[in-house]
Amino acid sequence: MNNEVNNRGLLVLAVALVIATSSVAAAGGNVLVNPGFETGDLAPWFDQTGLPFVTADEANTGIFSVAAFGGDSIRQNFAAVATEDILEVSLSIKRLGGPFSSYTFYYDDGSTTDELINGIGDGDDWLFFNITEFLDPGKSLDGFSIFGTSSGPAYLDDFVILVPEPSALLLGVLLLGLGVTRRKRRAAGSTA
Ligand SMILES: [Ca+2]
Repeated sequence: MNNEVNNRGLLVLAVALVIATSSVAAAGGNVLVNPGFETGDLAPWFDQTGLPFVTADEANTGIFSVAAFGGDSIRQNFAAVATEDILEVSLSIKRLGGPFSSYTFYYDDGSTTDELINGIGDGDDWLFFNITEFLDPGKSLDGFSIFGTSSGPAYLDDFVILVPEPSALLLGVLLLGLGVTRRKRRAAGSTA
């Protein structure tokens, strides 16, 4: 039994080292927190200009979205991630007449790129926009902001800045290892 636990412990250690030294060691998934405003609050987004507000009047998914007019912009900052590691940047917007939203990518070298979503005439319902191709190659993204539209408001929801997940198999083995470590610690504690 002890040998089995030790062997599993060594395996776990090896896997953990592989994960730690892998280029996808960082937590995967959406780098944005509260990407669909389902906390009912803006944070950790913040109002960069104007008074954008979280509302239950409209939602692409869930209950909430953020409502913003042309002078309102929301921004979220995060740990820098290389643009070549970003799988997708996307969002959904609803506005009568179609959205017309300026947005900005912020990079850790202090540079920015401003782009425009022009969905005017594309309808009055939720529209999905994939803006991944507008990232600057060779840079590291550490912030994103976007304006609403006047007349409006424009409703914005389901923001995604997607980075790769660690392999589900490796993650499973790592979690198994954490369980083994915890049992060993408990066993050690009980003999003390
Ligand atoms: Ca939502």
